[in-house]
Amino acid sequence: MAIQTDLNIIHCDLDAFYAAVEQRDNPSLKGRPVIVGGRPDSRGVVATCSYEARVYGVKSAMPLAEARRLCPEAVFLPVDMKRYGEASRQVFEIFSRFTPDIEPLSIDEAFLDVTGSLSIFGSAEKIAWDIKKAVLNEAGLIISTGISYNKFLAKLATDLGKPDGMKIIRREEATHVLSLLPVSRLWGVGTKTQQILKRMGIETIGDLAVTPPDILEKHLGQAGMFFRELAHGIDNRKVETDREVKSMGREITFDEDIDDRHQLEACLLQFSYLLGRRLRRTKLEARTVTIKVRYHDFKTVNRSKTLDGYTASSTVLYETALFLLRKLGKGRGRIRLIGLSVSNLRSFEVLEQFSLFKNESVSRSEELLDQINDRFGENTIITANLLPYREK
Ligand code: DCP
Ligand code: MG
Repeated sequence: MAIQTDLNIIHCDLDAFYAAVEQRDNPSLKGRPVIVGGRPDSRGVVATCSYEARVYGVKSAMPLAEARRLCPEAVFLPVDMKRYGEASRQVFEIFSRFTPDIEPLSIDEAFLDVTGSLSIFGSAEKIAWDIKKAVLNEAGLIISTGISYNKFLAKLATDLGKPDGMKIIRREEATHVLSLLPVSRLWGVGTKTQQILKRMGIETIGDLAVTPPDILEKHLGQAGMFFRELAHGIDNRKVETDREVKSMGREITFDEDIDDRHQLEACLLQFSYLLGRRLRRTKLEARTVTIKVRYHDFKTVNRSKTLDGYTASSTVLYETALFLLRKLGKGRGRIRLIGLSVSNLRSFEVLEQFSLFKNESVSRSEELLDQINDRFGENTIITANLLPYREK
């Protein structure tokens, strides 16, 4: 039975992400103000803080010294991107079980268009609930979700429901929900626009909604029309999925410059696995493989190889990456950054429709590994698959 609903956009955003990972991994931090960003006597800024610290007025991007003044009893921790990156991948993998139409916005945030998934999974509400459950059970984190009929309202629903939210904004209630909120809640309205609007006597979204369009246009140009639409709950932007990307890549900057070949190869191995998996998950295949190397003196070089055919195989990516690394030779010595990317992409779904045969750019063993990893989580099983190529 077709489902009669226009609630098909889910926005997801983890709560106090970096701080939540820290509290998850060290239970003694639970319930305490935790500030991630570095030592309070350093010159850095707060990356994020737990909700316990927010009560004191601590916020992202605030100098750490100020955070300490506001909340001296907080636990200050350095940023540990490796663990946050892992958690992020785990959460995005959970999203991908419910729809391929995912638009990542940041490390902990994405839009999901679930139009095509409703007949399988029920409603957007059910999907949001299942996502929340899986993220808690499997990643040990709390994610807020917002559901609506467009991107602007789905994200607003998340923001209004945080923390641990699961708010829905239905079409019939949209203008009412919007009307009392300050204009700063509109997508793209920053401090400058707020000032202009204030001078016009417009403070709430409701004020803006009833302002004649020509007056808005006079003061704000085209943007004025866009804000007016938002104020009426109209937002026609599509969820832009991975499928539309032109290239995808991964890179790492080392804490200290390195020249250990094995370490470089290990990075390429990891990247090949991740990129291959991302290609397969988004039903894309690539023809060009590029490695990027930045030396200690910041000189950066790229080396590319265009393959004879398209591939979505991590093994092929890794072989090619190693070939390119070897071609680079000793280069300029110690290396600061290494990256791997794939470009020249095409969708293999389209091809499958016209072919009696399954896609051949992925080996059967990789398909099986994907299935195992889907089932039991991202795992070391990659190494067993790809390691033989390391020795060549
Ligand atoms: N981040 C950062 N610097 C900023 C803002 C954010 O390093 N100025 C990092 C730390 C956050 C993560 O990005 O944990 C996600 O950003 P969010 O804006 O989603 O903030 P949080 O997830 O921490 O909190 P919440 O979403 O619950 O408000
Ligand atoms: Mg967040």
